[in-house]
Amino acid sequence: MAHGNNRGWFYESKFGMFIHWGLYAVPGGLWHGREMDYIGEWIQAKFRIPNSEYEKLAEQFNPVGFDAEEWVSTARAAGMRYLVYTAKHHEGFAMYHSKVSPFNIVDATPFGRDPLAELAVACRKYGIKLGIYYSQDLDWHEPDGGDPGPEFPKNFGMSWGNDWDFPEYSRKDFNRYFEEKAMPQLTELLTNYGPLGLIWFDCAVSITKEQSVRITAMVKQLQPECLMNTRLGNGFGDIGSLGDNELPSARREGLWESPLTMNDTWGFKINDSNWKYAPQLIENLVGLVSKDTNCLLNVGPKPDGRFPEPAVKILEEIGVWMKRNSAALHACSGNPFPYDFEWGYMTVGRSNGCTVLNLFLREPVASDFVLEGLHDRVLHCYEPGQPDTELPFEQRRKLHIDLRTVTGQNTLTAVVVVLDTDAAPSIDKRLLAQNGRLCLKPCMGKLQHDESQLATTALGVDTAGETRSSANHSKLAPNGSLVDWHNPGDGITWEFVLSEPGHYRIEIVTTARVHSSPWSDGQRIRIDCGDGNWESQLRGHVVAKGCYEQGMSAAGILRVHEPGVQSLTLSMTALGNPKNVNMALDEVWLTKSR
Ligand code: FHN
Repeated sequence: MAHGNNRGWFYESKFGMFIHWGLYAVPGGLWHGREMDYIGEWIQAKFRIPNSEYEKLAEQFNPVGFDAEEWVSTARAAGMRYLVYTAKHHEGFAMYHSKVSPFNIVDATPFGRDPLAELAVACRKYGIKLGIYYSQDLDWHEPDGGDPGPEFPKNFGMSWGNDWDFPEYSRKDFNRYFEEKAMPQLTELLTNYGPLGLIWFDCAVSITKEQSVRITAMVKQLQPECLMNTRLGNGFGDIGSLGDNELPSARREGLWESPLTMNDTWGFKINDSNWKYAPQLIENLVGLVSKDTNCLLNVGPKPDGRFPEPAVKILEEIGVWMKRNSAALHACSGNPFPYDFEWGYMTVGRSNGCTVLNLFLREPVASDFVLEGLHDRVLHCYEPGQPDTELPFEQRRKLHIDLRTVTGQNTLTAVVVVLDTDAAPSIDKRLLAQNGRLCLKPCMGKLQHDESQLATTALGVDTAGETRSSANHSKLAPNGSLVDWHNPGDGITWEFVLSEPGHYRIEIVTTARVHSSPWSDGQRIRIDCGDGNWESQLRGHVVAKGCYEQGMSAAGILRVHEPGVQSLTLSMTALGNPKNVNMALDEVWLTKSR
């Protein structure tokens, strides 16, 4: 994938560190003995803390343990190549020296230092691109800060704007805040800290199209190379932002990024000990890179300026793994096959002038690895970092690699397959079952909309990162899932190749579409395939927890008498529980019974 210079660094970096640090780190999720049940940086909105009280946190904020070099070198050692620092989050506090507002870390705290200036120096020293998070819309400290109004759906029961200090919505003049704080602060950030890799905008709930245009023009004027993410709003931005902790279904054109948390919060929370395991995060990273999507992994530093110890440990573990495997990620492109593999992930890179396929195998690895649909000749196979370790292989119609001598690691063992070409790999682009398994994604299918049918429920919610429309028909979300399926006339058809006759189990994977809401089944579906058609009800179990619960349901058996091209159409005749409008269709798995 070719990118201009200013895009190339982002595409090649793959892995960045997100840093959520602000006054909210001081209470760390606790307010007068009360524990909040949401992300830590939202504490002011959660407890509707008046500005007069919230401002006092600045007096207690003295992060003497802050060491820019330590943060940046930790990121570098973990294999990260860029860093995005919250210069101002929704609380409105500038975590840099702002002349626009005294509500900033230099003028309002005993600390009196500018961490952003120190980070800019450290980033240059360690070859890390510096990015800045700036809440361009929400600003709870300002009377005119972003507020979509009382009619707008709440965010988990909380107001988006500050309606506790500034309840009169009709008096709010967002443009005044925009001209007097957001634009001048963005000018400071773009002028005073050297070259920026990107600006990370967020929660575009009030910003107008003209204002998004103004920001774009200013960024391009002051730092033409600086990228912006699409949460700038109104369709602007260079980097497509997926939802928080959202994983894409498939590769897409352009620059993409998914922000991930290490526990359940972004800003530090004293009692959030729900840390993810490093192997899980490594798997997320590799899965994202295999879909040409960068991973922006968050750290929420403590109020003393240090990273939480569990975060440091996780980053160290990731660093050990990356040391051996990063060449198979950085500067590589995603999986060239149009489907996922049951055994793990694939990226495409280069080694000594040849194109290579990097295979990332989940444990336990079968001793005989089989890949179908590769047309290029394989020259040799080895483990990364050990090019002398030749792995025996055989290539006829399929590629077989003997993995018995692989030393591997506990997490995703990598194997490099060197091809006899320096061009893009030549592969069968059809949806082809590998080892009797095939994963069908909505973005690989053909959507059908019966225009004479009407949706059974109306949706009209539009929140940051989670856009649900009131349109009559289902559509593909940016992550490639099929969403807003509330019309019984909608369907989706896939054409695919099964080279072995037999019985294939059909399993349907769906996700709760809305952050933190439970997964549910009970939808009535219809399947039409070469073998006939039937109706059934989805009944399954949760297969992945986390921010978006995912569940898998059995949906019958596809009987294949003749190998070759097959088709399958899935439609939904009823949603069951009305709450199922939250559902997104992620995948349909076909598995051959042995
Ligand atoms: O509201 C913010 C949240 O606090 C956090 O900064 C995340 C990071 O992606 N963005 C918003 C929610 O999507």
